[in-house]
Amino acid sequence: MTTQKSSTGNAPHFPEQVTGMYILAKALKDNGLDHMFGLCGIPVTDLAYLCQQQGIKYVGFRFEQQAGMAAATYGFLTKKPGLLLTVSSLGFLNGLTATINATVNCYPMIQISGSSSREHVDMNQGGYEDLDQYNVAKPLVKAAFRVNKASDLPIAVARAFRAAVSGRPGGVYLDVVESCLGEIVDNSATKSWYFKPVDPCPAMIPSPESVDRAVRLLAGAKRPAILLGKGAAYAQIDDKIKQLVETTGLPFFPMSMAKGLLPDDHPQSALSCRSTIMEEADVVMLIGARLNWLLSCGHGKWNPEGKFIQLDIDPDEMDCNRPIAAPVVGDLDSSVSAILDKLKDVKLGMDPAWMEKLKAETREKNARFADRLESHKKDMPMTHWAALDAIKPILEGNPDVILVNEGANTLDDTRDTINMFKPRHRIDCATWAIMGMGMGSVVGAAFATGKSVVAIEGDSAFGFSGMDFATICRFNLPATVVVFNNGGIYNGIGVNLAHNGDPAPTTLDIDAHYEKIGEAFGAKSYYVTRPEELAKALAEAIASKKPNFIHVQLAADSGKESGHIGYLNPEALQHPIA
Ligand code: ADP
Ligand code: TPW
Ligand code: MG
Repeated sequence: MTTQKSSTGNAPHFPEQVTGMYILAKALKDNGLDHMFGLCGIPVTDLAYLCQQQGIKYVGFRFEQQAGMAAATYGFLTKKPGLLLTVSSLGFLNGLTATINATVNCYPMIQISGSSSREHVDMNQGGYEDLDQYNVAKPLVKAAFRVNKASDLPIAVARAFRAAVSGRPGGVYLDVVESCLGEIVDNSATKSWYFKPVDPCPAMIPSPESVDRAVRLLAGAKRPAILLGKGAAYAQIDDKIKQLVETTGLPFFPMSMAKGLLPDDHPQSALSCRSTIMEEADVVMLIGARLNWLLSCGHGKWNPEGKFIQLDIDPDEMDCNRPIAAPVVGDLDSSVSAILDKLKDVKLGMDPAWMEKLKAETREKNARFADRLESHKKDMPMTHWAALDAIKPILEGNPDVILVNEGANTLDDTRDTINMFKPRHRIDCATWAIMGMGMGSVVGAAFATGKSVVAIEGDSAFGFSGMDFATICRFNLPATVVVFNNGGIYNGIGVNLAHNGDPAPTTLDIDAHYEKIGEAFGAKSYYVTRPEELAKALAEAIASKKPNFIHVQLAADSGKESGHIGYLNPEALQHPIA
């Protein structure tokens, strides 16, 4: 075998010779990794061409972060890593934010980035776009590998694939050095390098003792509840979750992205009883959900005497914030199956009054919520509630539509208003509550499922990813982006404490015409000020199965500041700093 390095762009004599890039593209395709989201430039442009030639769907973005959000969402919905392709230095860093976010959220994806010549990077000599990317990424992602030799590329792909999907899923970084991408090798020598990893995501069976312990604890509970997280949605064991809930008759509470795993209006849904479950449940079974900030880290309102059963693939998650009385470590398919099996011999001791209480509370809270929506129906200019009242019947009448959602009030109010009926149909800013997942997630969800997607975006949230509406249009995706414009972060009525004429820190652009972004890229675009216009536009948009843009004009004072610190502002206003 003759191996000659080519960073100067020598063309290989195909098919006798191939480059590292060719080997990488073929290894990805051979592993069934068939969607790549990215942004081209030196040194990965040819890699993108070669991937496309191999039959990998290549989706080019305007911003690497959004390509990464697409890869992550694709990974969450398919259990197969989405691929993100980035150039070196800033391109890599822009994409890395999404790879880290995917790791935090347990979504499988692989970021592949070209990187500059090791000689220059290691000597800090100012090479083209030089940055020690591998060492930047390593502490922040699930796994990182740097590939220096073309012959290592197939094994690197296999390792990245395994790392992304096995155990707790996450983001993996594959650093491919420029010289490796351009390395020219004899094609005949490469044949033995390719392989398909055997069982890349092996079952992880929980110990029988852990299953016994969990079932015993559950059987003795008087006021039990099941709490479903997005890990349960990810696992794609929908029938088993349904069986577990329905054969036990226990109340269940879904976290935001687990909504729809069972229909939100299921008779055992305790979606409206979060506080009561926290305060009064004696045993809570966490299924693919972490006791993180979204659940007050297990403290706050939680019953201090309450006990937890936790089903998770990651042993380190146990006792993270609260002692876990019955840890069940395994993949959810194996763990839920084992628990279902064991439950056949067990009689549960739930107090029927507990379920009655939760049902009564659900009826009462839902009626109150409906009254509240009703009372805001005619708010003019529209509030979040008036807009959501118009949207609710349309989205609930199209349960196959995937809902992407980010913002502050726009997030909370949409989550609380729109019932979900199908698993994995709600994608939001999730564990880190980050803004800037919108357009990328729309694209990832559309490619992962082939379904229609509707994004409901706060005006601030939309601003983070808005330019990639272009990508939705370029690929003619059946996606509608709805922007709730209240003119700011939380709202548009922030006050400038310096009184110097500058906009307040939270103030954005109440008079902007976001729908022009839709027009710019050829989407059907609407500007709506009234609920009936909104309902009509959304129904048409979904039916069209094409890109659509709906700018919803809200009142600037619609929405409250998150974190309940709004009271600080009036206080400060009384004592303006001169
Ligand atoms: P949520 O935000 O909905 O509460 P989290 O992201 O906090 O959900 O928790 C998801 C959990 O699911 C993580 O702890 C992760 O390890 C776990 N998980 C993901 N996939 C699986 C799986 N296939 N089997 C078991 N646990 C899983
Ligand atoms: C990457 C901080 C939290 S919520 C939000 C910001 C900027 C926007 C809220 O305004 P929006 O929604 O979207 O208009 P609404 O309906 O309340 O008016 N940067 C990042 N992530 C976060 N979370 C922030 C900043 C933030
Ligand atoms: Mg806003």
